[in-house]
Amino acid sequence: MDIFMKAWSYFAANILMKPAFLIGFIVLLGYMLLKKPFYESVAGFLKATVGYLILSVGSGGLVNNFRPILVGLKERFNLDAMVIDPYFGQNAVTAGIEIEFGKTFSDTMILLLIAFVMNILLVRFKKYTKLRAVFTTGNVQVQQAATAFWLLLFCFPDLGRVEILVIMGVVLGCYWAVGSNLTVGICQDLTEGAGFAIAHQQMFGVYIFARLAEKTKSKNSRRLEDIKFPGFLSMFNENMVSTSILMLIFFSVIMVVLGQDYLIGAGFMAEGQSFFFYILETSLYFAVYLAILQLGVRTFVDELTESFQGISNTLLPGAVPGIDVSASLAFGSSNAVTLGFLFGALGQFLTIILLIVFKSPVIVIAGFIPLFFDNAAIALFANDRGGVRAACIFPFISGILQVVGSALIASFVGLAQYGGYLGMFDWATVWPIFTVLMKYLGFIGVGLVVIILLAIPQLQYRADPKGYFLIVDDYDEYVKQKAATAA
Ligand code: ASC
Repeated sequence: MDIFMKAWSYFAANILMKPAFLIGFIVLLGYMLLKKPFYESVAGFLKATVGYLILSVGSGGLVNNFRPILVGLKERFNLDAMVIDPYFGQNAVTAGIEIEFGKTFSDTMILLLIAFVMNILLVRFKKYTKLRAVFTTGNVQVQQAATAFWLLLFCFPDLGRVEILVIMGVVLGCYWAVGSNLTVGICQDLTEGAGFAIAHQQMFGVYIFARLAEKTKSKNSRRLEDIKFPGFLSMFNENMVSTSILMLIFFSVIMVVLGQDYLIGAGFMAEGQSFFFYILETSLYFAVYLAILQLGVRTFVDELTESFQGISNTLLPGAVPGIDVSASLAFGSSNAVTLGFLFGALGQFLTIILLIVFKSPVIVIAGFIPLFFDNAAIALFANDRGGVRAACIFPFISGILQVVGSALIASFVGLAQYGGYLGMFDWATVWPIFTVLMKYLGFIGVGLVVIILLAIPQLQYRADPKGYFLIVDDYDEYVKQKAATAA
C-alpha cells in the first residue's frame, strides 16, 4: 500500500499536477495505442509537451504581468479588500483553515486519486453516465480542492478525515466530469472538431452563456469575424492591432489612476523611466503573451487530436480530454477574447464601485485570472453562437456575478477576512448554491448536489440522442447530419 501511495504521489506531483507532462504522456500513450513507430510517438510527446509549456509561458506571462497592476489598486487606495483570484483564494484557505477549523489539508494526493479514478470510471461507463470528458488540468484541481475543503468544513465542521475525503472526492469528481462534459459540444463547434473540452473553472458559465447566446441570437446577429470595419476603423480588423489599442487604453487608465509615484515606489517602474513608454510597453505585452499562448495551443492541439484517437478507440471509447480553458482562446475570434476581457472588467469595476458606495462589509478587488480567462472564453463562445452583442453582454453579466457571488459566498463562509477567494465564474455561482444546499440540508444536500450534477449529462443526451456521441466520434458526419435535418 505504501509503495502504491508513493508511486501515486510521484505520478500526481510530477505529471498530474503538471498538465504539460500529462498531455505529453497522453499523446505518447495515444500514439502507442495507434501503433505508431516509437520515434513518431516520442516526437508527438515532445511537441505536445513543448506546446503546452509554450501555452503556460503565455498564460503565465499574462497573469504575472497584469495581476500585480490590478492588485495595486488595493494597496494604492489602502482598501481592506479581498482579491478574487485562484492563487489568492488558495493562500486564503491555507492562512485561515487552521485558525477556523483546526485542520490542515495535506491529503491533496489522495483526493486527486479518488477524483481522477472516479472521473475515468464515469467516462468508462458512459453508456449509463453519458459522460465524455476527462479532466486533465491538475493545477486548477488543486486550487479547487483547497476551496472545496473550506466549503465542506463550513457545512460539516465535525467531519473526520476519511469522510471529508470521500465527500470531496465524489462531489469534485462529479463536478469535473460533468462540467467538462458540458463543454464538449460547444468546443467541437468552435474548433471544428479538434476533440477537446474545457477542464477549468468556468465550465458551467461558458456553457450557460453559450446557450443563452443561441437563444438571444437574431436574424441580424453577426459574429465579430464577419464584420469588416471600414476606413480608419479597419485597423481593428487585425486582432493584434485591436488588442494592442484596447489594452493600451485600458491599462493607461489603470496606471494613471495608480500614478507614477506609486508605480515607482512599488517597484513596477524604474526611477527616471518615461511614464509614457512604460505604459506603452507594458500594455503591448498583452498582445505578446496572447500570441505566445495561441502559438502554444497550435503546437499541441493537432497532436492531441490525432493521438487521442488511440485512447478513444480502445481504453475510453468516445472520450475527449478536458484541457485548460486557454486552449479555446486560439480558436474563433481573437477580438472576442479582448472584448470579453473589457466587458467583464466593466461589469466587475461597476459592481466594485457599488460595493464601495453602499459600504459593503466586503470589498472586492478584481483579480486578473477571473477577469481575463473566464470572460474571454465566455465572449468567445457567445460570439461563436450568438454574435457580437452576446459577446459584449454576457461577459459584462459574468463580471457582475463574479464580484457579487464571490463577495456573498466568501463572507458567508468566513473566507473573506483572509484576503482572497477563488472567484472564477463557477465558484462564484454554482458552488455557492451547492454550499447553501449542503449547509442547510446536510448529507441530503450532498446527495442532492451529486444527483443534480449527474442528471445534467442525461438531460443533454436526451436533447439530442443522435448527435450526442456522434459529435465526438465523427464531427464531420455530425455536421452533415445536422445540415440534413435543418434542410
Ligand atoms: C487559472 C489558474 C491559472 C490560469 C491558467 C490559464 O485558473 O490558476 O494559472 O487559470 O490555467 O491558462
